[in-house]
Amino acid sequence: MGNTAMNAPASKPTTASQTHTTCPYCGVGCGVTVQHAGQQVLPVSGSLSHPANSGRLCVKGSALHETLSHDGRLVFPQLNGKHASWDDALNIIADKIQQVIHTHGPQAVAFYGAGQMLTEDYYVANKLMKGFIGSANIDTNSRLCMASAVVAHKRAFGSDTVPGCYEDLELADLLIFTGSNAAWAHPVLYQRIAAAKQQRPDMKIVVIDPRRTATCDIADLHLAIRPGTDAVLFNALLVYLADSGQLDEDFIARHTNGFDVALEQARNDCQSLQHSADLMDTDAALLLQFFDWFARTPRTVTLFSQGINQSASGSDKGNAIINVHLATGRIGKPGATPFSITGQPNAMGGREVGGLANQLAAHMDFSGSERDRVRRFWNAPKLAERPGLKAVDLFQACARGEIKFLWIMSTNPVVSMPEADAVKAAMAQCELVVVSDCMADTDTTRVAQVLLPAASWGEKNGTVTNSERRISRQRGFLPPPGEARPDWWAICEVAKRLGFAPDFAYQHPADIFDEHARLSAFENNGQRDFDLSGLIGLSRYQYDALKPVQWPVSDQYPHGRARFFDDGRFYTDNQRAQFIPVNAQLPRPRSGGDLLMNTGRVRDHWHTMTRTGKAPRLAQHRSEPYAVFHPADAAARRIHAGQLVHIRNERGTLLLRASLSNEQRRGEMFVPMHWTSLFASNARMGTLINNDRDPHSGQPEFKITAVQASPCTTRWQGMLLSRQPLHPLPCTYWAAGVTEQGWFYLIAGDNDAADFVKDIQPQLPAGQWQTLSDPAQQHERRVLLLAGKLECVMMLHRKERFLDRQWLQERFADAEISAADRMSLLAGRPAVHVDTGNMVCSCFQVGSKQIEHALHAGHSTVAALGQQLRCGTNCGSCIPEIKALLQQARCEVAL
Ligand SMILES: Nc1nc2c(c(=O)[nH]1)N[C@H]1C(S)=C(S)[C@@H](COP(=O)(O)OP(=O)(O)OC[C@H]3O[C@@H](n4cnc5c(=O)[nH]c(N)nc54)[C@H](O)[C@@H]3O)O[C@H]1N2
Ligand SMILES: Nc1nc2c(c(=O)[nH]1)N[C@H]1C(S)=C(S)[C@@H](COP(=O)(O)OP(=O)(O)OC[C@H]3O[C@@H](n4cnc5c(=O)[nH]c(N)nc54)[C@H](O)[C@@H]3O)O[C@H]1N2
Ligand code: SF4
Ligand SMILES: [Mo]
Repeated sequence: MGNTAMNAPASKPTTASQTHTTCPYCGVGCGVTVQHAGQQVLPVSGSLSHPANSGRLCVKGSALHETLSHDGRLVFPQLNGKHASWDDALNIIADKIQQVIHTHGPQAVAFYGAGQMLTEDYYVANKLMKGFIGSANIDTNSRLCMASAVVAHKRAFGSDTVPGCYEDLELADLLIFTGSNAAWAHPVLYQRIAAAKQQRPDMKIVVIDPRRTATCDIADLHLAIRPGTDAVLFNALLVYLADSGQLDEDFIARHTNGFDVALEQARNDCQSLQHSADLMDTDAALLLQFFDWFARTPRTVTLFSQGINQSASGSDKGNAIINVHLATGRIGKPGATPFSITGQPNAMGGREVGGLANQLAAHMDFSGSERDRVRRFWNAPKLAERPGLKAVDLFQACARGEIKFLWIMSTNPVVSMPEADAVKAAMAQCELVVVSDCMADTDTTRVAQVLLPAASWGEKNGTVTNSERRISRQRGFLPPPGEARPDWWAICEVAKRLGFAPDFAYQHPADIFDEHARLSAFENNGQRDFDLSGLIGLSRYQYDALKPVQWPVSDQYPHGRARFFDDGRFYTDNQRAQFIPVNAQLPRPRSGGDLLMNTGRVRDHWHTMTRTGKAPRLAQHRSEPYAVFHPADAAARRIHAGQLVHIRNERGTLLLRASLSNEQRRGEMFVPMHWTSLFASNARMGTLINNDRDPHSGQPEFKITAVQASPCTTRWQGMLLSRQPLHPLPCTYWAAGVTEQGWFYLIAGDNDAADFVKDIQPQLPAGQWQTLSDPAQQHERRVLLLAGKLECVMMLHRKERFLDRQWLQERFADAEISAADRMSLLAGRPAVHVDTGNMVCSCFQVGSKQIEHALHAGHSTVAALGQQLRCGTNCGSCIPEIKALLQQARCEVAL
């Protein structure tokens, strides 16, 4: 267990060298056990006792100890790029807030936070803004992530309640993933589901996703629907259930309102099964198969994520899903529930504290009595009277000059917001922008005047709540570097300078958690779902020792509650669930290009890469920003696999590596969201996304953007390896990744290759150069040795050539390059060369070619390959890809 004081090292470790904490990445919320010897952190492992993962970790979780270096950290406050004292920085912030309130009113002040803040950080940020500054202009990146699901829940249940739990996903006889690539985005939960299916092969899995993803690996059926048509599908399903007599009439009559209107609306949209299939551009027979399974399977779970939420009609899609569950009474029962999975580690905690601009704390909102209750509890006469600006509106208000002061915490909007360049320009219109971050250089810190250094994962204490409402402790085990401080501390210090000292006099996150629990219980009497009355008054020691627990924790549920609505009681005025009539609109036609760009996640990276970008093993699986095309779309544009491509629309241009796949529908392409200006020349995809958003939730439509694609030819392409970081590089295209001993760069240029080499050489130390040059061919190879060690390698050619990076990268570890290897360096490969292929297993660094060789040698199951090569035997995140190689080999044999 962790700190009791802000900066102190662990005071009460579980053993002399062990801390139990929670993974800072996805909403699965896995328990992580950290072994450490003093300041040295050993490889992490999954906590056996944590109910979310029972010892498992995915590849990102397993690499956590590789992300703890202080490289690039923001270690002291900065004012216009210069070191400032905390006192000066906090005074400047407080003075500015006061001046802005005085001159323009509280509505000219805004905060923008994230579902990665700990509950305690989030609570005080929300309390300061809504309670004491007196405006509700605090929104969060959860607007980009969960806001549509929140609206759907509140409309249907009267509360933002996730009804089910992880066990339901294992108990289901039919599990539907819609708009979720859980194999990559929620890997440990996906593995739990895969294990359940292995035990009960009759369990059916359906994936609804325009792309064929790694999640389809365990699917019995994949419906590759036209993007944005999920509401058509679930409306058609409602009609099918009604017409085939598969409704739970009793549940509908006793526990719901509005069924007839919702069914009538669905009927209007669904003239026939074939008509719906045509709207979805899918096969009517497959659709019927899915409807039939659904109708016949009481234990059904529908898990939904960003393919549903990030849509201009995301709230309606969420309700179309909930409607079919209510119509069949499949809610609140083991193995039967709609399940909105959360993305960030504390997306759920953010909802608890009211991080969204249209909520108040503890699942209360701006209705008269609830507002009054929060006002009395906080003793906050100036409590905001009305909801504040939602993320997109908030930045638009900045652009109009209406927001004078903006404080961004724990998020990187210059990458992750739609119209990201407009967001950047909008920030420049504010009089003062403050950014709290752990990293000194991000696309967003570059636009701020004041930077506050935040303590990071492993250095701070607090709680997070995962997708099944389970609260877990994050415990610190390292001191923060330099002057970095936890976010709650910085917020409270500003509050004190604004004159609110008595209301922000917390000494420790435990004090904040206690107030949070008290507010949840205040005048609750069972009226609000979120109730932590059973966690009030914890001592510091009890808070430190808190075991993972699902809320509510109350007299009635002292050990938490796995399922809501098992009693048929909802949180609406009449305690009945509400059907929402859904007018299944198709996405509006787009101008700006003839391809629809879909964006999302890759397996080994987290968002804007500020943390995963530090782990060498996570840089191997996907080493460059890329765009996936259907082969026919690529051919029509003369794009070939591995070539650089321009993706553009009226808002901007990206330069990415093309990849071709039949898993992509025609007319659509996919771009990962992760690469930023820090990691690539031109891959900040938020610049292209338009501002379309859901009218109820304000959540942007990240999954559909019209773009054009064209090949980009450069005079040369190549690779650069260096012990020292050299980016940004002076060439048309570069993408950077970290290695064990330095950096790799994939590069391309329009100048002479020899000129590029000349530009780079002055940045490198003096040493012994090996050279191979053919200027007419743009062929330049250079190797730099320094005191017998490898310092830099450049390999430039006229056409892209994918040399085996691995062997050269490994040579950087050699204390002295051997005579034999010296001869081979310019060739880029050893005399006897084994190409390992694309990285598949990041944990054991096993490439596709190694797996293919083992397959040909007769190791033809995942288990046999694991025994032979160890691939897939640690975190298991790569198993879908290993299976794809197996499948491919079987097809080749069949041919
Ligand atoms: N490795 C990794 N894991 C992560 C994260 C990360 O950055 N990296 N981020 C975390 C966060 S914050 C989040 S929110 C989650 C997101 O987790 P997911 O939502 O699972 O991830 P995405 O890749 O954004 O999108 C999911 C899928 O939606 C599909 N889709 C697009 N349009 C439609 C549509 O109209 N209908 C349907 N049915 N599907 C559609 C996409 O093709 C994509 O495969 O992941 C979390 N986990
Ligand atoms: N096109 C497209 N855009 C998307 C999405 C998509 O699917 N497609 N998904 C959206 C979704 S679901 C999400 S959740 C967002 C995510 O997007 P962001 O929230 O912008 O991405 P992160 O990289 O997680 O940013 C977190 C920042 O906080 C910093 N940080 C880490 N820990 C701490 C801490 O303890 N304190 C402080 N103060 N800072 C810290 C990190 O260094 C980093 O700079 O992106 C959204 N944008
Ligand atoms: S699934 Fe992976 S990223 Fe998500 S919480 Fe678990 S270890 Fe962390
Ligand atoms: Mo998210």
